[in-house]
Amino acid sequence: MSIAQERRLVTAIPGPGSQERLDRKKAHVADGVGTTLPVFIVEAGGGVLVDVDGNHLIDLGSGIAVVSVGNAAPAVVRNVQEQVAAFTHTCFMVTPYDGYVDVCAALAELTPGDHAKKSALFNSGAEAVENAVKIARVATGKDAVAVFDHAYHGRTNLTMAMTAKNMPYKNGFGPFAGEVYRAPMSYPLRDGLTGEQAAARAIDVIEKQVGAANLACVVIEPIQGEGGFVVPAPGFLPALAAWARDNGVVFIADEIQTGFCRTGDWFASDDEGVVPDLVTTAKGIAGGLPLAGVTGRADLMDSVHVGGLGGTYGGNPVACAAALGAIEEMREGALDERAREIGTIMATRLGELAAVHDVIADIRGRGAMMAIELCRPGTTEPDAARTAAVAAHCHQQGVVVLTCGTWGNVFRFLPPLSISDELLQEAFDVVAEAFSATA
Ligand code: PLZ
Repeated sequence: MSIAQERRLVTAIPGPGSQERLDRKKAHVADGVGTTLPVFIVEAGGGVLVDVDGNHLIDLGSGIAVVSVGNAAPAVVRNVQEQVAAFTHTCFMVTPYDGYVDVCAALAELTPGDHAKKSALFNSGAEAVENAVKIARVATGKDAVAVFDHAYHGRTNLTMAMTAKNMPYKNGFGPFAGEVYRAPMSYPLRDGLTGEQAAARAIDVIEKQVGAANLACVVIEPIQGEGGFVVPAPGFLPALAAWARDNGVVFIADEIQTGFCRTGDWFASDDEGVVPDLVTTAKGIAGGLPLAGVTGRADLMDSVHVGGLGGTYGGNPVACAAALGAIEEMREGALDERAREIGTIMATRLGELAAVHDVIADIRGRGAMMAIELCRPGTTEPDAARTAAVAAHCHQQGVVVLTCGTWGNVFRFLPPLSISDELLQEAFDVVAEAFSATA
C-alpha cells in the first residue's frame, strides 16, 4: 500500500486547496448536488482518503458502501487497465463479450439459493430496482408493488415512488409512479414487535389495502440503508418471503447496500437463509465502477420478451472487468470473514460508547454495516442536532462518517473491508472524543 495508513491533518478541514475548489464547484456544479465532507480527494486506498492539501482522512463510509474491497484495489486496477486498453465499449446488445457473461455466472453462484438463476446488468442501483419490478410485472401479469416504511430504492421516477423519505429525495419532484404501496417495517427499537408479529402487521396492510391478486412483488432491503440501518426482528424476512411464495408474489431483496460481503455474509439474506426470487445488486459489486444487476429465478428472468431488457451501457466491459476483480479480492481475501471481524471491533467500541452516552438509544447492524441511533435520553425522540454536531466534529478531525435515517439521527459505519484494525480503532477514538466534546 503506497498510501500511508494513518490519519494525518496538515491543514484545517477544508484546507486552502479544497477551499479554492469548493468555490469552483459552487460556480459550475448545480447546488442540488450536495457535499457531506468538503475536501477534494486525489488518492485513496486501504482505509485512507488523501485530499489536495495532503490531509489523510480515515474512511468509515466507503463512498456509501461501494469500495468494500478498498479504493483502487489491486485486482480491480489490473483488470480495468487491461480491459480499457483492449476495448472500452461495444454495447452488449450489439456484440457481446465474455466479461458480462462471467459476471452473470458469478452472480448465479454467489447469490442466495442453488436453483437455476440468470442475470441482467445495468448501470446504477435505481436502474436495477426498476428492472426487477419490470420483470416481476411481466412474470406475474400483475401491477402493484409493495415497499416499506423507511425504504430507499433510488432517485428515478419509479424508485422515488418506492423510496419513503420526502426530503431531500422526493420533495417537489412528483408526480410519482403509481401502483406503489407502503407497508410498516419491522423496527425493533420503535415497535417492540417480534419478527412474526411485525410480518403479520405488514401482511395485513398488504392484503387489506392491495390484495395479493394485484401484487406483482414485494421489494425490501434485508437491512435498510439510507432509512437508518434498520435491522428487522428475526423471523420478519422469512415470514414475508413465505407469504410471497404462497401468494404468487415475487419476493425481491434489494441488496444494493447490503450485498457483497458487507454484512459478514455474501448477501444479507443469507443470515436467515432467505432465498429471494430476485436480488438487486450494485455498489460493492465492482469496486467503484458503475455496475448493477438483477439476478434471480431463471423462469422469472426469462419471462421477458427478447429486447425487453437492456440499455446502452448496461454491463459495460470495463465495469464488468472491475467486478470480476472485486469478486476475486473478496474471495481470496475472505472478506465476508473480515467484515465479521470489523463488526466485532465496531460493536465493542459502540457498546463502550453507549455505556457512557445515554443519547445512544440503539446499536444495530451486522458485520461491517453497523449503526447507532441517537435519541433524547430515555425516549425514542430523535436527536438530529446532536448527530450533526458529532458528525461535524469527526469530519474536522479527519474521520469520514456518514449519517442516515428518516429523522437524520443515525450514524452508519461502513468502513472499507481493507481497513486495518489500528486505523479502525483510531477512527473510533475520534468518534468517542466527538461524543465527549459535544456532550
Ligand atoms: N437501493 C438499498 O442503498 C443507493 C444513495 C445515495 P444508485 N444508496 C445510496 C444518494 O443519496 O443518492 C441505493 C440503496 C439501495 C437502491 C439504491 C440506489 O442505487 O446506484 O444510487 O441508483
